[in-house]
Amino acid sequence: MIKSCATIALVPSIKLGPWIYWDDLEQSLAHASSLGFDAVELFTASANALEVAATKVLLEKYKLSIAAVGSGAGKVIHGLTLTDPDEAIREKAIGFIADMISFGASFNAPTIIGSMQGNVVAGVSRDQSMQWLAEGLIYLGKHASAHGVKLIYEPLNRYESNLLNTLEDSVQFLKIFQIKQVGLLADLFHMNIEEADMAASILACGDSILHVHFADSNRRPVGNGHTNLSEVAKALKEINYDGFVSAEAFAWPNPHAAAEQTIQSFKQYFKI
Ligand code: LER
Ligand code: MN
Repeated sequence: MIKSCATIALVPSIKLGPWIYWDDLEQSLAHASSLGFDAVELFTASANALEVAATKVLLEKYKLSIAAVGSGAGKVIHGLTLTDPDEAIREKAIGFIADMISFGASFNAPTIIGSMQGNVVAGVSRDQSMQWLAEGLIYLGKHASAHGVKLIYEPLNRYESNLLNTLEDSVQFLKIFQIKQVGLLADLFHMNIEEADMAASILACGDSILHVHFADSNRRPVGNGHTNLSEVAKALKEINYDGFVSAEAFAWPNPHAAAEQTIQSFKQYFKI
């Protein structure tokens, strides 16, 4: 069964990013719960930004689970990536994500590697960058498995990363480097930019898709852009996707309206 999810970012410096909620944790949980969301995806400044026991009490109170935790703050706040030419920075990046994996595992939630993957930067060959990315993912995939959770790699659009931009290139990369403990995130906003045919890509890479970021072509909540969601939803049902469609979309025009639009679209495409 496909489940609904809304993102909550708890990092004030990036509150204008693509998150449905970006203010108080409890108020966000209360609102998501009142609309009937199944889960939330958390974006925190670090692995110890939230107290685990207290967070579990809130999740229980509002009958929500955590679908996934994002690791992007490692890049946004600390400038860490898995492909930085400086070995000490790559090691810190791996440490930051490993801690996020342990944090997520307290809630049985997988961790997402999006912007922490980095880029092929000037002075470094593409082969070298891919090697570093593979080494990081292999190590972190084992760490996730040891904690009983999945690790999710997210191909980003070309304006955010020059490493891997499509689901198919990502599947090939995981195969070539024999990275077995990592699955993929299908972010509908990035896919709208990079994929020739979003539904066809989902059908071709279905076995690898562990999580979906649910946003329209302009990254507003689904229903505010021109992505053909009927085809996307049909493809997700055809691959028997049973994970979350998690609204990583701008809080447009405001968090509450964005959450309401998202749950309405979720029902429209996945509850019929
Ligand atoms: C992260 O999930 C993502 O999609 C990136 O665009 C960072 O915002
Ligand atoms: Mn995303």
